[in-house]
Amino acid sequence: ENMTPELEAQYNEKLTESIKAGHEILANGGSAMDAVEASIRIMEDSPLFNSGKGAVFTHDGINSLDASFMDGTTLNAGAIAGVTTVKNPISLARKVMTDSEHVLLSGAGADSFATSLDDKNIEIVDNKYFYTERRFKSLQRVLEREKAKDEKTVARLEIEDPFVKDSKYGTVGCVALDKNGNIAAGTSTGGMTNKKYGRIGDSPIIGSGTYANNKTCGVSSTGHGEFFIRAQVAYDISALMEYGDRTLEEATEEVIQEKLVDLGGTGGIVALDRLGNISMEFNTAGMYRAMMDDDGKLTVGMYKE
Ligand code: SD4
Repeated sequence: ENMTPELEAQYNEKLTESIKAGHEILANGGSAMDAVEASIRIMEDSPLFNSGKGAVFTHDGINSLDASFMDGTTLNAGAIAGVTTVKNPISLARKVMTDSEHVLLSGAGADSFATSLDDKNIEIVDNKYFYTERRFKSLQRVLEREKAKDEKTVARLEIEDPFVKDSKYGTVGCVALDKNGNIAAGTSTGGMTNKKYGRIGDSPIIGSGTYANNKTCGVSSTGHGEFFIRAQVAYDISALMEYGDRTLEEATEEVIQEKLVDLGGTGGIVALDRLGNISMEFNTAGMYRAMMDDDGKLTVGMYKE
C-alpha cells in the first residue's frame, strides 16, 4: 500500500488531535505525565498506528503489545511487554510505575496485573479487538517473503521488508514539559510484523525506547528495536547532555545520525529538553511527527523539511 493524499490527511488529522489533547492539559496547568498518556491513548485507539488498535501481527498471528512510561522528576518508570488483552498499553505502563513495586512486567503476568487493577482506564479486550485487515495482510506478505527464500522471487513478489514497510506507520511516542518544569515520556507499539519467540523490542525498555530526566530531556524512540536496544538510544541522548555537555540538538544528531547509523540501525526519536527545545531526528525517509509550543503553534509532517 502506498501513502495516498487521503491517508496522509488522516495521519495529519489524528496527530493533530493527539497533540492538541496533550497541549490542552498542559495549558490548563496539568502534568506532563497526564499530557503524555492522553496523547498516546488517542493514537492507540486509532487503527492508523502500530500501537493499540492498529498493532502489527506476530508470526503466530496475534497482536502483542509493548509500552513504557517515565517520569523525569523522580526517574520512576513503568513498562509492559507482550500484553495481549489491554486496550491502552500506555496506561498500563503508567500503572506499573504507580501501582506496583516493579518496573517491567511481561506476558501473561502483565495481563493479569491489568485485570487485577479493576480500573476503568485499563480496559480489557479480546485479542481480536486488535485485528485490522491492513496489518493482517502485511503479515501474510511477510510470511510469503520468508517462504520465498531466493531474492529473485522476493523481487518478483514485490514484497517489501516488514520493517521498511511498517516503519512509516509505526510506533507512537510522546514527550511533554509542563509548567513546573517536569518532563515525561512514553512509547507504545505492537513491535514488528512477524516477530517470533516472544520477541521484545526497544519500546518497553527504559533507556532504549523511552527516557525522561528533568535535568536533561525526554525521549521516545521508533525504529528497528534491536539496534535501539544495543545503542541505548534514549538514555544515551540524555547522558550526552548530562555528562557530555551537548545540546539536545547535538545529542540527538550524534546518536541517530552517527552512532545508530554506524550499527546499521534505522529509525528516529522525538525529544524535548528542560528549556522546551524540541528535536525530532530520524535517519529514515520519513517519520510522522507533530509538535506544539507554548503558544499552541502546531507543526505536523512526515518528511524532512
Ligand atoms: C520495535 N521500535 O518493536 C519498535 C518498532 C517500531 O515503528 O518502532 N515500529 O522494535
